[in-house]
Amino acid sequence: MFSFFKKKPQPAVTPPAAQPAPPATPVSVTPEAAPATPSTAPLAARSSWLGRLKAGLRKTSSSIASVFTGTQIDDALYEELESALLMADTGVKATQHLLDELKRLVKETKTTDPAAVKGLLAQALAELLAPLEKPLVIGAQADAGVPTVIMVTGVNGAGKTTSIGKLTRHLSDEGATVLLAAADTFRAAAREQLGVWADRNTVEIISQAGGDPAAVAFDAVSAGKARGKDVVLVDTAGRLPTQLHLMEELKKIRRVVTKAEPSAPHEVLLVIDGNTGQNALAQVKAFDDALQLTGLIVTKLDGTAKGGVLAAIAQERPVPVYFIGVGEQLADLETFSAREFAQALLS
Ligand SMILES: Nc1nc2c(ncn2[C@@H]2O[C@H](COP(=O)(O)OP(=O)(O)OP(=O)(O)O)[C@@H](O)[C@H]2O)c(=O)[nH]1
Ligand SMILES: [Mg+2]
Repeated sequence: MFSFFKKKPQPAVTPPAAQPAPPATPVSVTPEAAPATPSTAPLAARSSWLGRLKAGLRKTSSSIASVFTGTQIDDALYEELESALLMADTGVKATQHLLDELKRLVKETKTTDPAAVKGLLAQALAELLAPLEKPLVIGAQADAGVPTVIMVTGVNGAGKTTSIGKLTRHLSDEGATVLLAAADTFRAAAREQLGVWADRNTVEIISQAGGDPAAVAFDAVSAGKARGKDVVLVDTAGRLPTQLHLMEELKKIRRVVTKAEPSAPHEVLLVIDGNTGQNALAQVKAFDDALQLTGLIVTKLDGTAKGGVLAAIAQERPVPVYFIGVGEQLADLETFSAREFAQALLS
């Protein structure tokens, strides 16, 4: 599912005073389904995953497909397409961009068949989404004995903890050592939930009953360094960008992580629920302004998500999409491919 460069195995138990991890090759989690990058995933697994994505986006794809069933390419077709794209949460700016680009492509290719216009739209959408395709690189600081510190943020229930569980599984499968930080100290249940993922993945977890989330994050980064871990994943409590004191708390966690390790956090991820619609763009802007995001995870694309919001993000705040979630199981996390996504949305 992901392509990694394997790392040397770490000692099973490392006391805090242990030597830092041996120098290691950076591990790159790459979007493997892009046309130029051969997939390492078994074809069957890949196609079943794509099937779930297509099923999730079916409502949007069938409403867009109905636009192209006529016999001519005229203003009515473009107007219908505009409505379908807006309905799919694409937003005004990205919709306008796609329509302009589509008209240009139709003219350039002298296309006259409406059915062929759909293929041109897929091309325009894939090009718009392409800047969102970027690999998550793990281990760039490994030579200095520093783990890759990943802070995970988002609104309540977006899928942060579940995505951390899935990501841990994939990182561990590929030989990377992971330490989890339960910096969601609001609810005992949140700690327990992350603990379950830690047990399932047999990785260590730093948690604290109650207390300050920044302190947990600090302890985890320090422990990650002392124990020679490859990755420290910091789970945080859900919050709305309008809850200003909670956004301040996130900024504090970020600052305190930097105190524990000056080069950290190496990644600040926002998890967004694919069903959130246009509000997802507002979330990206608000969390990015507060925390300087490095990447997104878009979850629940197996449900009733409309999908167009990724085009809005690409148009207005292109933060890379490292992964998309298509279910609640450990394996249901995939790297993002602009081309596959455009095809799923327009299949
Ligand atoms: N169908 C589906 N469900 C998902 C996906 N990702 C997460 N979920 C579900 O969404 C719900 C919330 O997930 P959590 O991981 O607890 O979300 P969270 O962001 O950590 O929530 P808080 O910590 O309460 O803010 C759970 O029921 C998950 O199983 C996904 O990709 N697809
Ligand atoms: Mg959570």
